Amino acid sequence: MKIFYSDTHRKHQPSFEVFDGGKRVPYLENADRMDRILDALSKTDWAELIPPIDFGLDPILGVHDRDYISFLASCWTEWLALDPTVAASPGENAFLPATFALRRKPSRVPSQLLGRAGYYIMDLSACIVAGTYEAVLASANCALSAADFVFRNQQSAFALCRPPGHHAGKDYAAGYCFVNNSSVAANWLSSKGRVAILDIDYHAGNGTQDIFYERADVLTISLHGDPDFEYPHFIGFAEETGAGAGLDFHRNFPLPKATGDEGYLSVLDEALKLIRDFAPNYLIVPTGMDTFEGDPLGSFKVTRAGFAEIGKRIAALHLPAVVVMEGGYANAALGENIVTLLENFK
Ligand code: SP5
Ligand code: ZN
Repeated sequence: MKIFYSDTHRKHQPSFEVFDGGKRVPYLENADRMDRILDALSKTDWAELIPPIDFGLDPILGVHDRDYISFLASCWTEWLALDPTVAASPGENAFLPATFALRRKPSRVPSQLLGRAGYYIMDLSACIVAGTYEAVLASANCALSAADFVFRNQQSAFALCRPPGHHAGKDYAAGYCFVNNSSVAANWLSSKGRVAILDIDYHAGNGTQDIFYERADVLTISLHGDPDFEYPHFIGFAEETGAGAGLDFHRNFPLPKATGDEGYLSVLDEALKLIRDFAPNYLIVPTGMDTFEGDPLGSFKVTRAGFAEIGKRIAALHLPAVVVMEGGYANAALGENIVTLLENFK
């Protein structure tokens, strides 16, 4: 199986994020996650690592606002100019806004850095450092390169993306995500055929929902911890089913705390039925392993045997699939978990 991966993610290493209650904690979405996955993949006899091709900005601008992407590109330079003392310890001074554009109505985009940051960043886990933009572009190129391979060969591939993407909306960063890798790949593939996105990260794919909400040509489905108790809190509810031309082409499956294999699989079957009815040509699977029992950010109890069955049932759609890495923070189990799921797609 082709695994599209770039080491450039190592340029994105904020030292902290801010948890609920304002607690500053070590950044959970860390480079060690990739090392664990690379290690597990290297022990298989089927994983073939391939560096991504550079697709340029056009496919990214197909789903994101140009001004938002420009903000990501210049944020760190502007931050250094605003506070030159940042340079002494850049990791500790990873950039985050302290003022947020609540609901953004009226929606004037501020001209200066602190205002633009509050406008374009949704929460305190999308920290920006000097190498963030470069890492973000490499991550999107992994998803695009995997999509290109899947299109040309009509067989599945894995985009080992870091930073992840599914919380990033048209014009905002959120939850460790800056560019929505899965959505960029899905939009690129949508010019070649019908596309369905099945998001199995523990958290609601709010960014993907935002991007495709009014589109009927890409079916988007997300299974996740109920936003009534879980991040991202404001989006991902069952009654949100699309709008305009996209009405009925988005579905959320919010699930309760402690959801285990059995509960998860029965809802997955419902989602798979919707995908079969839609009859897509391609499948994108934003894949988080944070549904795992014991994940520090999750509350589900999906087991490794559960991942084997989840992979088996999704692969049984017999669609060329781009599996895209999203979350998963139980690092010690992460490599084996993703390998267990991927084995079904080789
Ligand atoms: C890609 C992805 O999985 N992003 C998730 C970002 C979640 N950020 C949540 C921050 C709130 C943390 N709550 C901590 C609860 C610890 N038990
Ligand atoms: Zn997640």
